[in-house]
Amino acid sequence: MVLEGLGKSLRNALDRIKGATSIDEQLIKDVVKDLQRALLQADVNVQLVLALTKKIEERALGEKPPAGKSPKDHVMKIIYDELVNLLDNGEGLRMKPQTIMMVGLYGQGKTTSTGKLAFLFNKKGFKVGLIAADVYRPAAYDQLCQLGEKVGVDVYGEPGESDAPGIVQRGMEHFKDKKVVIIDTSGRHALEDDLIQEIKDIARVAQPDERFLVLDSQVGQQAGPQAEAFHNAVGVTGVILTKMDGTAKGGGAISAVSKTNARIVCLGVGEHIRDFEPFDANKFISRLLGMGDLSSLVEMAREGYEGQEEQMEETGKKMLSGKFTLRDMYQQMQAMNKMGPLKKIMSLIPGMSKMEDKIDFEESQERLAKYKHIMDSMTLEEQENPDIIKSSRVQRIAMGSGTSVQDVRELLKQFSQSKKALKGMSGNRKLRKQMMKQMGMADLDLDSLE
Ligand SMILES: Nc1nc2c(ncn2[C@@H]2O[C@H](COP(=O)(O)OP(=O)(O)OP(=O)(O)O)[C@@H](O)[C@H]2O)c(=O)[nH]1
Ligand SMILES: [Mg+2]
Repeated sequence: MVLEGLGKSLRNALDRIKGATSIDEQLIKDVVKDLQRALLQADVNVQLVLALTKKIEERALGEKPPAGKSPKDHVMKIIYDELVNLLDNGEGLRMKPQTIMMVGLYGQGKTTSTGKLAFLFNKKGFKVGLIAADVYRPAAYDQLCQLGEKVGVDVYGEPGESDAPGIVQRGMEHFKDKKVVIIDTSGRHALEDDLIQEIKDIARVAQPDERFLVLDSQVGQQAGPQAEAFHNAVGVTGVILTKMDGTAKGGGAISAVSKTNARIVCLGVGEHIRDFEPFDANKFISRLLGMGDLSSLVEMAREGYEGQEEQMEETGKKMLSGKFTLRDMYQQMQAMNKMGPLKKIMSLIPGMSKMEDKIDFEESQERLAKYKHIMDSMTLEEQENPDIIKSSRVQRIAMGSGTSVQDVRELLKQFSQSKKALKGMSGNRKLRKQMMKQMGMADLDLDSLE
């Protein structure tokens, strides 16, 4: 998960509240200390930490919980709200026709993020064109062409030409029928006058709706002056923080961004084109605090199930009605595998982020593969109705799948446990309704499932 260390220590601070018998001044002071330590360790700017925790302390001590809310819940809500406020500088990525110009220093992730943005817009059905205006790095044009090819969008460039604003002018003309045009520009090792002049010239020619500053989240407090200099040159409208996957810190970049009042648009969380998350302060903080994020889970599930939506709805219905068979579990596992690393998914499930630490993910992936072999060796009837699997069948299945009797029993046990858990959940009408809604199944007649 992004900022794993920070998330963990923030969750510890919240656990202190959850575990307390009552909320008093001492507890609030201790929690505030925990929060300060956690944020400082993640490299969040000191003044910002102090201002934030002072506000939390004042509100936690001064405000009375609204009717119906326990003091514990109220304090947690205050912490949550203030953390969201810290990062919420307006709407993230706007999904509409536009021209975007990418700026930033050398190696921050401009070109990669250009490809990732193209992927997002393209997926939403916008016609996208990319302009290669990096005339500084020799292989820049080829790099962008490769990304364009991967995503399936057109790239305009003039290899060998050194007049970047000229390329952009011709590129804009070339792409006048495209809905979204993204301009990749050059970087430098440090802020230099010629770079600043170049991006000013490009901005004048392209009149971009958005000027996105691309910042490597590992730059820490340096992010502040960088953001300021680029802002003075072209008026930064948003920030893309990259390499959030690779750093335990990242708070430096976040606080620098929040100080400059720029909105965070997206987070880069890996080298691949899909490793990109439109930023939403609420979602980000709820995940960091381990409150989970059902809506992005459902989004990922939808992608994993691409073209299988009906089936997903079917499985969803079955899950919630308790009519869940081994075959459903198998289909779910297949979809889960498609959805990518289990760990990423786990962090999105409310309450699961805590379990993340306890589960050995390599092992569970291996176990999934083993379960798959076992289920492949079962008849359809056995998959639909695992109760009929008695010891002679267990032996046959183990032999057929190259696993042991113990493995097969383990799978059967896991299934009966999942089924029991789901049954419990389906009895919880409120939770069930919420899940149905999140899955886009709000119109279903719940009672017909029983
Ligand atoms: N782990 C990780 N790597 C990233 C991310 N974004 C970019 N990278 C890597 O960072 C390196 C630099 O990325 P580029 O996109 O080429 O950076 P740039 O800003 O275009 O660099 P210049 O054009 O040289 O200024 C590449 O190896 C990318 O794969 C990210 O979110 N996570
Ligand atoms: Mg580049």
